[in-house]
Amino acid sequence: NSTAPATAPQHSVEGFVKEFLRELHYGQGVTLERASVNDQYLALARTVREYLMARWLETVRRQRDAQAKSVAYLSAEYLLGRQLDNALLATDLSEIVEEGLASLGIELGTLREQEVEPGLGNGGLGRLAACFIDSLATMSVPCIGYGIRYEYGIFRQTFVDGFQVEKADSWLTLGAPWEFPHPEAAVTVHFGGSTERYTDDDGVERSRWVPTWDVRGVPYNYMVPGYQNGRVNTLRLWSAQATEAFDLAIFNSGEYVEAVRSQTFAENISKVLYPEDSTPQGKELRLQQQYFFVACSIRDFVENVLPADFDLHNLPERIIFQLNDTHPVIAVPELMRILVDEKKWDWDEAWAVTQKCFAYTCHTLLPEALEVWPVALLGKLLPRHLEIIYRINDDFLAEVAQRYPGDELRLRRMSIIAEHPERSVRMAFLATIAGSKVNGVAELHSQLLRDKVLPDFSEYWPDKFTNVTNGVTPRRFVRLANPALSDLITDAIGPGWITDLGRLREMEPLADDQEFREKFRAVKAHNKHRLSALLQRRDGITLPGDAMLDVMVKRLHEYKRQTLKVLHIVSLYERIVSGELDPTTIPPRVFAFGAKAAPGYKMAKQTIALINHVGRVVNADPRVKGALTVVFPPNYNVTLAETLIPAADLSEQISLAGKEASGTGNMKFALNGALTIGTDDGANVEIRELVGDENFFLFGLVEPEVDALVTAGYRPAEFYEENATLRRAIDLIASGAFAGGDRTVFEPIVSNLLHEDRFLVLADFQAYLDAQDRVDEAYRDTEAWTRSAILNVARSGFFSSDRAMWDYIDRIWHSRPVVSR
Ligand code: 26M
Repeated sequence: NSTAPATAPQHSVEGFVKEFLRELHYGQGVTLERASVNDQYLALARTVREYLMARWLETVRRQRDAQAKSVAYLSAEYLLGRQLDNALLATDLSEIVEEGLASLGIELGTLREQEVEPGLGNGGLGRLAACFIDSLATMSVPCIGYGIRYEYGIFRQTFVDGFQVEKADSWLTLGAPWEFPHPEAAVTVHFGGSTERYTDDDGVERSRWVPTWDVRGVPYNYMVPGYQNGRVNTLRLWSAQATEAFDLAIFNSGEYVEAVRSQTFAENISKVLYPEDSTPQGKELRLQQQYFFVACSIRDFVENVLPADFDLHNLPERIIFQLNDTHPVIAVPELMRILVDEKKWDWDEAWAVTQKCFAYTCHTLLPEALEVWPVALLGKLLPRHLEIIYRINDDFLAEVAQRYPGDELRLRRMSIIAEHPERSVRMAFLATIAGSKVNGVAELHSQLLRDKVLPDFSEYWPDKFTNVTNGVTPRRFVRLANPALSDLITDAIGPGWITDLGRLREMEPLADDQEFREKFRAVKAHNKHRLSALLQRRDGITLPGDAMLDVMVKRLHEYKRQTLKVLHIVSLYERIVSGELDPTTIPPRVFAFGAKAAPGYKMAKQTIALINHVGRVVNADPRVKGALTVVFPPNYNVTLAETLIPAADLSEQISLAGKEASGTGNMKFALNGALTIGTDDGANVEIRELVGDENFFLFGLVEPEVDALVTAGYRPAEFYEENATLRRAIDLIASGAFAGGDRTVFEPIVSNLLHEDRFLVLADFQAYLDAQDRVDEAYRDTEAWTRSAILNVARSGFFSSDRAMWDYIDRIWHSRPVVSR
């Protein structure tokens, strides 16, 4: 039939080579002899996406026909990582491509390295979104991911004298072969102006928005291939452009330069990802970004995804908008505005539908990370939305007042509008009131969310609150990142684990198999060599031959306590140098760090410098040579994670109890056979329960103890006074020993530790050192360590994002997957 999409190129070496050369010649316009590596990479990417195209078109068609409920995942961030390998895996083309390219004298590995990863996210939250859309595609669940096509993603980190210096991430400059721009499908988004009252044709008093400026949102589609299941979902990212109407008016006034400037103004909206990942700054551009992508996405779904004659009263049967944190929460008043102002529905009718269309995931517990927008700012940019928020709040508070007559304090606590320090909108409250469900991202986090962050709301709506523990995609973080381990697992239990990770349990008995343990160790050794080669090539870093690899990779934040790890290293160093500790009695260790600091976060940037400076001194000191090595490759990102994590022996998950919502790196390490040293925090709790206490190094205060200590008045200096080991480590830093004798460089860190220490580093120091002693002890027994590592892998199948998606379907979305024919 003539509407059927073209068939994919032949799944063979000849079929591939033919298509690849065609892309090189007619797509890139170069001959093989003259083609640069980038030409070859672009041609390869376009060839691979041709294999996916027929599946994509078919998926979209089938989804339309089935009229199934879809998930619209609304996220300001997607930290995707490189696309090529994932596409090759999804299409099962790796071997064909490798062989085909080799026949042309090209190495696949060289082309892989050419890809600049799309780093359109900060850390955990953005990477989680990427894992989720991977899982939904693999499970054949209809999903559209909506977000922003930032022209510049997370900054590229460099070090100058050990201090972080940010460089722009121009990920698009060498070509963007994975995206499909659709300028013809652009939508217009309005901003500014005011509202006015009017009486409609039926004599009803209404409010309407009279905006003053607008921008166009151009959708860029990206394929989200399921794993070898013939399905390809869509990620739709919006790019901001100036509208003709806008600059035409200015052109006509003769203000040419003004007109061009206004274009820049509009395009600024999708220019750059905000690199903060926990302290929202209340910047106007950030609110513009949020409303921009959310307004585009709702319009797109209602007008382009749904059939033309669709009755919006049935919207909840066709869509659930999942809010990835509060960043897209402005979608709630936007949908209300569409239904009430544009479709002329009654308020109550519109509210009933809206409430069923949203669900909210919270990703934090830190009070300073909860987004609030000053009323003045919101009213200036989105006056009608502010009005709608006020009305939602009034109706809600009237309801609460009925349930709790006379409880003024409660009303003030639960109001969407905060009055201090300035009048502002609490986005988490709006999301909670509007959403059909609210979830935290690990059991402990969800519990604390109910008890500490939103207690009044969880009392009011006990059934609204639920938990879905995070997960990670086994395709990228095991199968692709760790091919050696994947082969070992598949040899042992078959390939079913890749889409059914619980089956890793079948490996459990092999932990007691001496031969299997040897093979498992060979895999680790292989991965360490691979890492060593990469770091040598990438950064000129040389790793010692045989050492325990102890890794802490995550955003730099005080609550994550990289400083605690530094104190451990400094303490070991000091004890060796002072003669207290014989370095030959401890297993040699490499301490690896990876972390970006928000550019404006002073303490975080200081900590980066401290790690680098400690590393410089330790690595150069012959007295600890071989025993202690510190490495800190710059620009930790998804690509580096994929080589670093599979090589790790020890995973550092040492946040202060009650502060890390979940963590997802912790899951990736366990699945790749590292043992965890960790606090009773986030998903660590569940990891430990599953892998068993004897295969996990637990230390530190538990959340109620933290709470009690802080309430009683925490005085860090007392720990310093009473613990000689701690004192010697801190004194060494204070002495300037890591700053060429300059005592001022790290003075802010030292005095913060002694006099403030918000995250109780000193209180947990001794417990951490003791746990590290247990690590050394355990590592000496190679067979027992390997056994524990294997059990970590075998018992971590729960942390697949596939399972997380089933939980969302079950507890929140109530959608059914469209199963492939
Ligand atoms: C806000 C305003 C302005 C600029 C940036 C932001 C912002 C961006 C990202 C705020 C928070 C952001 O992310 C928070 C985050 O990444 N949370 C992490 O979410 C992970 C996935 O659920 C959890 O595993 C981590 O524990 C949690 O810290």
